[in-house]
Amino acid sequence: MKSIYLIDPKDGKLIKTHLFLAFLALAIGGFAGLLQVLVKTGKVVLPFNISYYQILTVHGVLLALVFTTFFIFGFMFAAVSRTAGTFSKKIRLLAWTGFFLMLIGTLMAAWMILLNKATVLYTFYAPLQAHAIFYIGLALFFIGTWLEGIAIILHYAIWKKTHKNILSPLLTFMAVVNSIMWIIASFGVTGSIVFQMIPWSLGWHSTINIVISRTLFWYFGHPLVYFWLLTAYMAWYVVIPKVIGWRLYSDSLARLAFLLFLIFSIPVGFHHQLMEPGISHSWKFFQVFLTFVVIIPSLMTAFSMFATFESFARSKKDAGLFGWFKQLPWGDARFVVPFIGMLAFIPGGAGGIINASNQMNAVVHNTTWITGHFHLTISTTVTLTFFGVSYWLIGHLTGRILTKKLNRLAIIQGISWAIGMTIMSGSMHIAGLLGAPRRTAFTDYGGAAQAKKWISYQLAQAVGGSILFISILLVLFIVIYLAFFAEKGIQEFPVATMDVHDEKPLLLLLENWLLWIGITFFVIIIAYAIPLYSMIQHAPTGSSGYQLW
Ligand code: HAS
Ligand code: CU
Repeated sequence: MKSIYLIDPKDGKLIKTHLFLAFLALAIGGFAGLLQVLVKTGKVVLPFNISYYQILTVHGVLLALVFTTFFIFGFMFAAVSRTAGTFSKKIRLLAWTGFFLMLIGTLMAAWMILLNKATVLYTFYAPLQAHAIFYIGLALFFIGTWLEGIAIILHYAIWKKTHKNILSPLLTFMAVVNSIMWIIASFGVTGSIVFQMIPWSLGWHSTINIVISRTLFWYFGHPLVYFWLLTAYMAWYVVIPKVIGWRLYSDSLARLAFLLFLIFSIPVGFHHQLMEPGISHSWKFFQVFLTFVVIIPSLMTAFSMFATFESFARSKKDAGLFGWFKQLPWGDARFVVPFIGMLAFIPGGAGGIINASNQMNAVVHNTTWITGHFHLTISTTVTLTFFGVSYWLIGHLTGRILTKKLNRLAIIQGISWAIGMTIMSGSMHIAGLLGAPRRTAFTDYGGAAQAKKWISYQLAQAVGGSILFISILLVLFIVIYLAFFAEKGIQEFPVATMDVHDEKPLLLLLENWLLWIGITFFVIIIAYAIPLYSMIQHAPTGSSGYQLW
């Protein structure tokens, strides 16, 4: 009989606590999203004088930062514990310490947002100035994530010590790459918070260098989106092939893709600042070039997924050029929900390539086109993958199974998400092309003719957003049911392996961290050292803080 590996209950507790916070953030952040699309119709006014921007801050912080980070560390702990063995007491203690710092930091930031003292959106762009407690909370949050990332890296190092000259388990390797990338990247934003924002909000410095703060933010902000994406890719490469009953397509291709992400995810932040003054065109051009390089590992991933699906389906029955497609398990939510996410990444990724092209960026930057772009990428591709993972992971941890009924409900959830998002994100893209501004509450610009053109799309956004909210309620129902009420049983944690495992010495190069981290720093220094130096050298007087809400 096939034995099914179960995660140790002590590790399980750590993982479940992370997932609990993630879904709590999803519930509140999702509700804030519903309020936003309603306000944007121009027909709904929020009660108690609550401002659109406060709700937008709640939405962005809770979903983009809190939901994602808690979910990701929860999933990565599960992946590492499942494939490299149970954590030691010390590692678990380190992870819990990180968790509590993250929790305290989140509560401090949330407290200030709720008091309307930090209505600065999730990008907290200077010169908007929040209360110091908001920034201190953010700093604690990041320090907490470092401890969690270090816990993963140390656990891997211990595994390596006892398994010399053997490649580590793929999921563990991926979690390590993602943690290293996260730590290197979040040093940037934490540096800005600690050395710029906190002293400035406490009044120790009366002004702030805006372009440096935004540069340090985007030095982190782009790898942030890949931190989300790589977690989804962990599931795509390793979990999905097993879910459909197949094997890993290529272990070394997956590792190479992840290493390329490590090297090229960070030195590309300028593609978020193309329209900003204070950075020379040539450095923007160089970082755009690197942005196009980092598209390659996503194309490798697309290739790998197509190859997995096709080789699996053809192994069952050769059904012609496209007939194999029918062989995929269309009745299994663990496959269908993330698959919808994959489909969304085709237009989502294409939109990203448009954004990265300078002239096109001039058209779409700061319009709702960008909001449409990231609702396809993070809010569909990544989020649906996370939901698909939750549908087996929660049961795996609580000893309950995804019953037939729950599975059907989960498929309905995925489809309703696809419908809601097609309407909402589609309207955002079109309205953006018509000039509708992003990060802006409802406005008709005094009845201007141009504004009239996009108002109907904002009504459509509300329709799509309301469907999405219903879909979130479905997710919450399924997740709660899986945690507490579903039928008892063993739900597998699917991990695909190769038929024949390559163990050529050359492949061990893939785990030569000195080499990969060295190259990563080298590229970062080339892309950032000179522009940062000139930002410091030609620093303007700096700006005082504004509370425009
Ligand atoms: Fe982006 C702005 C460029 C990917 C998220 N992006 C954002 C913001 C967010 C975000 C949140 O260059 C807004 C930030 C803010 O608040 O201001 N983005 C890109 C590029 C990519 C990209 C070049 N973005 C993402 C991902 C995100 C994300 C992933 C979240 C997870 N983005 C930009 C730029 C801006 C930007 C500019 C700034 C805009 C501005 O002006 O402010 C690339 O990584 C995309 C590469 C992806 C592909 C797609 C590969 C397809 C795959 C699916 C295969 C499908 C299968 C299904 C297998 C080339 C892997 C099988 C199907 C069958 C039919 C069988
Ligand atoms: Cu980016």
